[in-house]
Amino acid sequence: MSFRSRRTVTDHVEDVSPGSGVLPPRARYASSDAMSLSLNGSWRFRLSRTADAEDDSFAEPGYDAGDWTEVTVPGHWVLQGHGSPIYTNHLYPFPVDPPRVPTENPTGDHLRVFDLPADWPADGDAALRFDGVESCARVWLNGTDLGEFKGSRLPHEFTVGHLLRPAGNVLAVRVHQWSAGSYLEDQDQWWLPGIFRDVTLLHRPAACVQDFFVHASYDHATGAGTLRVDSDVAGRVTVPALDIDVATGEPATVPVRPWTAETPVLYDGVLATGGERVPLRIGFRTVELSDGLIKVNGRPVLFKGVNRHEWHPEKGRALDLDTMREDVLLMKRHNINAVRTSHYPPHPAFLDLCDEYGLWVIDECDLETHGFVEQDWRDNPVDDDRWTPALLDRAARMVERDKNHPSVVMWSLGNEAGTGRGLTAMAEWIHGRDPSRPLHYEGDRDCRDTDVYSRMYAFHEEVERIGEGLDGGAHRRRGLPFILCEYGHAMGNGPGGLADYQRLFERYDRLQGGFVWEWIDHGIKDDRYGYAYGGDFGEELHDGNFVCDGLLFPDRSPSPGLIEYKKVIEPVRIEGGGEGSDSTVRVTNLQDFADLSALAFEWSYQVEGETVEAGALSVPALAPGESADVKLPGPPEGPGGETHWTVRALLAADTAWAPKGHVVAWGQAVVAPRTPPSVPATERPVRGPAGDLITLGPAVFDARTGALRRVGEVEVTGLRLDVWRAPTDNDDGAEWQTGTRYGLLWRRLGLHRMRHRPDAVEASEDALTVRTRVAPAARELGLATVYRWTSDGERLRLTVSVSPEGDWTVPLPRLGIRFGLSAADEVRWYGGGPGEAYPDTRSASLVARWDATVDGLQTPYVRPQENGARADVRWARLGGLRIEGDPEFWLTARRWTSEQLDAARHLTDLTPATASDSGSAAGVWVNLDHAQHGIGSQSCGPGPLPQYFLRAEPTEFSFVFSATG
Ligand code: IPT
Repeated sequence: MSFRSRRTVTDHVEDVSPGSGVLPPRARYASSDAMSLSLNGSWRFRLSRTADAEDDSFAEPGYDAGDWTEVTVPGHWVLQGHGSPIYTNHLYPFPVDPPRVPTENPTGDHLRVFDLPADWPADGDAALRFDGVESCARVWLNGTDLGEFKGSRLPHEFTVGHLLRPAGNVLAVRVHQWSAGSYLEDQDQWWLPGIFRDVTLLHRPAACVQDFFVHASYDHATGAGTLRVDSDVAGRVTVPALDIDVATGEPATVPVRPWTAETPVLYDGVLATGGERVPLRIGFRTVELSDGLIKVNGRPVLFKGVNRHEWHPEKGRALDLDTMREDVLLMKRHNINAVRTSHYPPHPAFLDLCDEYGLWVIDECDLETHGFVEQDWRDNPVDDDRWTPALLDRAARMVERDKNHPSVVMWSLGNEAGTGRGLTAMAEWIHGRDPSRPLHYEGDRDCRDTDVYSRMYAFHEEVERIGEGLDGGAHRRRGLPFILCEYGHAMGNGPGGLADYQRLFERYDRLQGGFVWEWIDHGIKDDRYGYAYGGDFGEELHDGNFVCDGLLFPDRSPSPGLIEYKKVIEPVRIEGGGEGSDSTVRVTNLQDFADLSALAFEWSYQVEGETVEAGALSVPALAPGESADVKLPGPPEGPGGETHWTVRALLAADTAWAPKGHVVAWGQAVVAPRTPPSVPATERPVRGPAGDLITLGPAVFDARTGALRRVGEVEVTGLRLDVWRAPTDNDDGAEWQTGTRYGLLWRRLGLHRMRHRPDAVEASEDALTVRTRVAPAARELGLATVYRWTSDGERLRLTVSVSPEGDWTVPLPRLGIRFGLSAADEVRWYGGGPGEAYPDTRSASLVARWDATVDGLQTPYVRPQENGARADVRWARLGGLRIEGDPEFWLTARRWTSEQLDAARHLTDLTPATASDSGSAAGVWVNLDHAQHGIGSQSCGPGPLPQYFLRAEPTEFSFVFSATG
C-alpha cells in the first residue's frame, strides 16, 4: 500500500465484510403515512476504469460535475452506453483470488442534487434507502461519508436526518463493478453494475415504526387465524374486517379465510405507533412439514413453478412495476402457482404482487459461488469463517426485508455454492429467526441444514425412484419431501418431457413438484442482432446463448414452452371418461385448495375440425382431488367425418389476473375416427414428346431423374427425402452432459449433407417409381428410399418407403420430405395447433382448423434452430397445393432452408431464401415429416425419453397432392 500516494477510498472494495455505516436490516413495507422522496431519475455520472482513478472530491458540495454525462437511476450503466455487459454462466470473469478483484474495475461515480419538498417535516430523522446496487457502493451526503455496502440485490439504509438541508443536498455514490461481494454473486446471468433499484429518502418521525414481524397463522382444524405483530416500537394493530384491535405483541384469534396461492385472501390492517401508521396486508396461512410433506393449512401442495430472474431486454434487472405485474399476470394466466426467486431476493414490489395475486414463493438469498467448482470448491467463501459475517448479513437482509409476505413459504440459502460452515451458520440463523418457514438449499445432497430435499435436472427415472423412496441417501434426507428446484431447461426449442415429469409428481406424494428453468430469455435488445447474447459484446469469456433459456422470449411473448407448460400443469384435468362411453368426460380437480366453482365448462363437437355444436356443460363444484364423470350431449348427426369432442374450462367471472372466459384447461377426444385418403391408381405415366418429361395425372416429372417438377400449375423444386433439422440447443446438449449428444453425432455422421443418388426411374402401368439411395459422404450407412407416384387424374399420391442400410445406431432428427415452392403466404391446415409441437412437447396441440402465414409459423428462438412444426396434420393448403397425409404428418414451412437456419446465429441472419441460395426459384421450403425426434432438455438435463426417439427402421408413409388452382 505504500505506493499509494493519492487519497483513495477503495480499501473496502476487497474487504470480505458486508459494509459499514448501514442501519440494521428491517421489514420492508410498501407505504406509510411518513413522507418519502424518490431519488430515482437522472443522475450525473462519470465512469472510471479503475476503482481509484479519481479521488472522492466529487462528493463535496460545490463540486462541478458539469462535464459529466448522465444515467438513469435505477439502471445499469453498461446498458446506457457506458461499457458493456458480460455474460458468464458460472465462470468468474476475473482471476479467482478471493477477495481480490482486478485492477480494471469499472467504477461509476453518481451524483444527484436534490431539494426537500416544502412540506418535509422539520422534526424527526430520515433514512436513505438503496434497494439494490451492483456490486459495491460508498455513499456520501453533503460531503459526509455515510459508509459502504455490498450485497447487490439487498436493501441498505443509512441515517441521514442530521445531514439534510432544505435545498441543494448533494448525494454522491461511488459504485464499483467488482468487489469482494462479486465472489458471492456468481449467478448465471449478465454482470450488470449500477444502481439498479430505487433510491428513496424516508422521513422517520419520532416514535416511527422500525422493524416488525407479522405472524399470521391459520388453524385448518378450527378455521381460526391467529395474528400477532411483534414490533420494535410498541403500538396497536387493527384489522377492521376482523374486528381486531390489539397491542403489538398481543395475539388475536378469530375466524378467517386463509391465504393460499389459489385463494389469496388478504386482510387490510394497520400498524400504528406513536409516530407512524403502516398499512398491512395480512394473509393467514401456516406452512409446516408433517408426514414428510410440505403442507400449507394442513394440505400438501404441488408446486407448478418457474425460476424467475429479473429481466427486461432494455433495462436489465432494473424492472418497473408494470413489468413485474406483467410477469405475475403471465404466470397466473399460464397456470403457474409458484416462483423461486432465482437467485436473489427480487424487487420488493414483486412479492407484494405475489401476495395479492397468489403465488407460492421460494425467496432465495443473493448468494452463489459456482465458479469455485472449477477448483473443486477450494477456498469457497461459504466454507471460510472470514466470510461468514457477509453471509449472515445477506441472510438477515433477505429474511428481515421479506418476512411479512404470506406468499413467501420457504427461504432458500442461495444457489450453487457448494457446502460449508457459512451455509450452516446462515441456516441456523434463519431457523432461529423464522421457524415458521421451511428452509431450502439444493447444494447439499445430505440436507444437513435444509427441510426439503431439492435437486436440479434429475432425470425422470431418478425422480421416480425418489418418489418411491428408493433413493437411499442420508438418514435425514430420507424423511424429507422432494422438489425439483430446477428442471425442464427452457433453452431454445423445448423443454421436452414436461408432461412425463408432471405424471410422476402427480403419482408420488413425496414429489411436490418443480420449478422450470427459467422464466425469461435474458436477451439484450440490440440493433445489430435483434437480441444479443453472450459473446455479442466481445467478452473474452462467455457462455453464448445459455442466457436465453426462458419460457418467455425477451420481449415477454410466450414461447411454445410456456404454452406447453400451461397445458401440462392445468388445474383441472379433462379426459375421455368412463369405460367405452365416448360421450362421457372425466373431470378432475387438481388444485390443492379451491373447488371448481370459479370455472365454467363448455363442450363442443368438431367434424373435420370445424365446430358444429357447442354448449355449456354443468360440472359439479368438485373439491380438490375429486373427479366426476360428466355426460356430454350425444354427438352430432348428419354427414360424418372425423369427429372430436372438446371440453374447455373457462373462468366463470373476471378475476384479478384474467377476464371471464379465459381458458384455464381443456381436453379433447376422438368420437369418430378419420378415414385416410384413398386415391385409386387409374392413371399411367406418359413420356412427353421431347422425351425429357413424364406426365402422371396432374404432375410433371423430369424423365431422367424422376424429380417432380409441377403439380398442375404449381412448380415444385427439390422434392426429396429429408432427415436433417437445424439442431436445437437441446439436440446439441451441454458440454458436461454424460448422455449422447445427438446433435453433435448427427453432424459428425453427416446427416446435414446427405447425398441423393437416383438409381432407377421406372414407369409402369399405374405408377412412376423412383429408386434412390440417400447417404452422407465418408459413411457406409444410408437410406434406400423409394418414391412411388400414382394418380387418379386429379390427385397425386406419393408413397415414400425408407429402408435403412448399414449400422444405424443413432436416431434420425426427422424423417419426411422437403420441397420448395415458388411462393406461399397463407397456410391453412387441419391438425394440431395453433402453435408448434414436437413428440415430447405436444400436450398443448389442439386438433382443429388453423390459419397462419408462413411468417407466423416461425418461432423466433433467439438463437435460430429447428422450430415451427405443427403436429398431427391431416391436410394443409399452401402455395396453391393441397396436401393430405396418410397417416397424419408434421408440417413445417419457412422462407429459408434448414441449412440457412442452421448457419444463423441471430434472427437477423435469417433472410428469405432467394434463387441464388437454393439454385432454384423457391421462396418457401416445406417439410412434411412422417416423424420427428423428441426434443428433451439436454441443454441442461435429460435428453428425450426413449419413447420419443425416432429410430432408423423400415418405414412407409404417403402424401396426396392436388393443385388448388
Ligand atoms: C443451474 C443453475 O442453478 C442455474 O443458475 C442455471 O445456470 C442453470 O443451471 C442452467 O441454465 S446449474 C447447472 C449447471 C446444473
